[in-house]
Amino acid sequence: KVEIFLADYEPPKTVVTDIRLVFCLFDTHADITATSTFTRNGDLAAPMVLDAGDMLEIVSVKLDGVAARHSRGKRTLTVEGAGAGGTLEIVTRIKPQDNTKLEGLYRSGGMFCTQCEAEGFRQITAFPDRPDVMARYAVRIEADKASCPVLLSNGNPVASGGLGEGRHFAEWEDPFPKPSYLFALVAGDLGHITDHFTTASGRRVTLNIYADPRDLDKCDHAMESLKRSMRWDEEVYGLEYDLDLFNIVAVGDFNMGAMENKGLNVFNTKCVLASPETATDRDYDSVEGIIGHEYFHNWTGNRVTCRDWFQLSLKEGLTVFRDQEFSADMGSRAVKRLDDVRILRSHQFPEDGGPLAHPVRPDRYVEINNFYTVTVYNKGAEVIRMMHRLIGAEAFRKGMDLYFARHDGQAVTCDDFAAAMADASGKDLSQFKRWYSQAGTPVLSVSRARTGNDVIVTIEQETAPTPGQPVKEPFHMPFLMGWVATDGQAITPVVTGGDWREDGCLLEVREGRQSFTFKDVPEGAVPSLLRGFSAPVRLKSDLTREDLAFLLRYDSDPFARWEAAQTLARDQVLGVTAALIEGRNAPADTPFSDAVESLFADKALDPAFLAELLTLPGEVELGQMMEVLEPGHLHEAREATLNDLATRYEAEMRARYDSLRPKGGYKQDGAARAARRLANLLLQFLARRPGGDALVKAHYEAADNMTDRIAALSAVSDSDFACRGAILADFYERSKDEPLVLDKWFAVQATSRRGDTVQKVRELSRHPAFTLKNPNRLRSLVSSFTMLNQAGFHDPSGQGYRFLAETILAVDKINPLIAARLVAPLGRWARVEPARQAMMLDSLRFILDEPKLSDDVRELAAKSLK
Ligand code: HT7
Ligand code: ZN
Repeated sequence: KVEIFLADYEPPKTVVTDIRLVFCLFDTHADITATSTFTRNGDLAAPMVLDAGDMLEIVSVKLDGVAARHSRGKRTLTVEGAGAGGTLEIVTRIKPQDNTKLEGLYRSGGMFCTQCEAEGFRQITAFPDRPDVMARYAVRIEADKASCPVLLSNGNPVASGGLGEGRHFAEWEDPFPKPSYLFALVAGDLGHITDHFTTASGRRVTLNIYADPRDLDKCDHAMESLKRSMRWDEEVYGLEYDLDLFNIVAVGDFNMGAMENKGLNVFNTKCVLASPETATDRDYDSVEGIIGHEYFHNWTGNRVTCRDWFQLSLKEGLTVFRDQEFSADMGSRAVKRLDDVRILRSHQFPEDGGPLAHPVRPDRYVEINNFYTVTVYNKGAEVIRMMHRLIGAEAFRKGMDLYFARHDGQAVTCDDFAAAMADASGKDLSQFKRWYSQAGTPVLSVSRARTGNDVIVTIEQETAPTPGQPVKEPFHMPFLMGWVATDGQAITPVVTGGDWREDGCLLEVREGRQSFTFKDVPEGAVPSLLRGFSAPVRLKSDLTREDLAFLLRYDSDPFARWEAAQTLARDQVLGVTAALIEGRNAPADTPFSDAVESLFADKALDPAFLAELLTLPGEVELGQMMEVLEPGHLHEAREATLNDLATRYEAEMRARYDSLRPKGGYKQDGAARAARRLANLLLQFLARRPGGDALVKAHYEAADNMTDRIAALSAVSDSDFACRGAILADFYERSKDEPLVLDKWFAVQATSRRGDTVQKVRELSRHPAFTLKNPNRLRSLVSSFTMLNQAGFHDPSGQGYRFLAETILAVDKINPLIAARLVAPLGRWARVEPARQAMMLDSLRFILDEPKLSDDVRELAAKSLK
């Protein structure tokens, strides 16, 4: 495959306005007849070139009813004599049962389903398979009635009936023109739950969630989440649903989380099913967020779509921002923000600082599937969040209205979105748009200087080179800050070049170095920096440990308060790590452990927020702050810090743990969830103390929900407790018929902090319940180990690297998209100590030596080696 460039964009030469698809589905194959009405631009004498996937057999091609000369390229179908336009009929044959890539039309369990984003439609029929070709779809599905009683596609059902010989059909029409990536079909033996939603303008929409009949008892939370999403989009953005029917289908074999096909969302079971026995509180939140995300795409993605795949963040960054705000409004805004910042720091920052760094709007790619990244999604959402902060909520809403007024029914660019925001607010966003084109995480250095009664705050920004971008221009970003006086009260000193709002003072940073003067700042007042994590940057500041401990107690901004705790914790862990590396005794000062005392004393603290404050930064995030990563020492130091906390605060922890244990039965309300969150965190500390064995066992046995059970299982899996084997075996017995729960059994063992985890993971990869074919099962073992268990993956033997390389090659033969998504951890070699570095590079070369490597894996492995 060749590299394609944003700069080479040209409008489509073939435009399809209407397409009728007839699917005849059988166990051995599927025959598809696609009849398109098309027009052509440019040189009309030139042949028409369509995208055609490698799994596609072309049976016949007709133009205006007459057989047409055509030829097959590796990824194209060329048709002669198309002229200015007409009707094109293509018959194709495919084998969904052999499609292990899960792209195009495939089978999951017995069910037929499709996944067309980004380029799966070309595996169904030959077509101008690009998002700026938008057509109206009419679909007929014919299948065996006994094995496929349910036949679904986009839009509205218009006809159905029997065909004889045990077969039947259904016909669907979608009135909204859409790109091919939003086409969907599902046929199978599914049950469903139904509900209704009446829109603000009175449309009564039928809502269905289809699933394996055994899973219908786990669909209610998704249905409630869907109704909440519909209401929220009306209230916050004035956006209503536009069809009479909204269908969701749960599928067990799925490459990603879910897919926003028009009127027929397809979901990975993991992202839609939830019951107290099978899903944790986090899973419940994730289902709500993803249901919202896919629903919100109906406007941001479907009604207004992307011109080309370089613009992916136009729909994904914006829709992640919308789902984050939705979740914040449904639960705790403060806690949601911390969760989102953690994802950025542990996944996006490493991506942005490594060989796979790319801008939010990439300017080149070989395989677009490799660009569904945390940068495009989550950093893309931060870019929208910064715009929102810079222009304010009211102007942002006006900008959204203008964006829909201008572009409904169109395929547009990130520039079009920014133009709507700039025009609605009057703000010049030209410098701001560098966030779309420049990769890398800026480092902000903030320092203070007092002159008389005033304090000058100086902010410097610097962004390190990233692949292909040696020099960076300064970013325009919002920097929100506040001041806390010595008595703990917020103060609002007059500032030059800044603007006070309810949540702090907004400074607009545009230059490499910029100063702001705060007038009459009382002696001893402490600045609270980067409130709300107002820009996706790394912050360095001259705040002392005393300042941080003070902010932890008094700051009114939850992010800055949490960040004070995180900074103290980072200092403590990295101090111990440095001592271990240099063979010194651990430093005597324990700034985080000391500061925690005030937290236990503060009885007004929300238990969920206390849990956040007590959660140390993860090892991946901490590793990012080391010049040279020594994963073993870092792990040991973090463990030592956790042990120190457990020892010093055992009494407080035990008392709080006991007070939080549920008195009545299981509940899903905010208070019960907050109590579980804190109790389960405290359990992890208490498990480190004498008697931890019995406490964890009792917790496991008392658990009446997955959140509590998995917390105990995780403590057990980390331990040498006598009960370890029996509890792991018990969990397996309980879960072996519930795939999503069994995934947790694999994941918990893959993230164990025991020293033998790399061997255990290898062993588990040979377990009869393990398979490389199901992406969820694969990720539960392999990605949990390589992405979430830094110390285990970097086992000094190098076995972690070898295991990953061999797994990538094995998966590549089945599903290249999924294989490529496993590569990143091996590419982070540049910052690791030399002995491990050599072994990581060897593993990358081992992958690249495979002659039949897919383009997907080759693109990322080759970049990773540079
Ligand atoms: N828009 C969806 C992306 C997606 C996808 C992309 C490539 C291969 C398979 C896929 N499944 C879903 C998901 C979303 O962001 O909403
Ligand atoms: Zn999305």
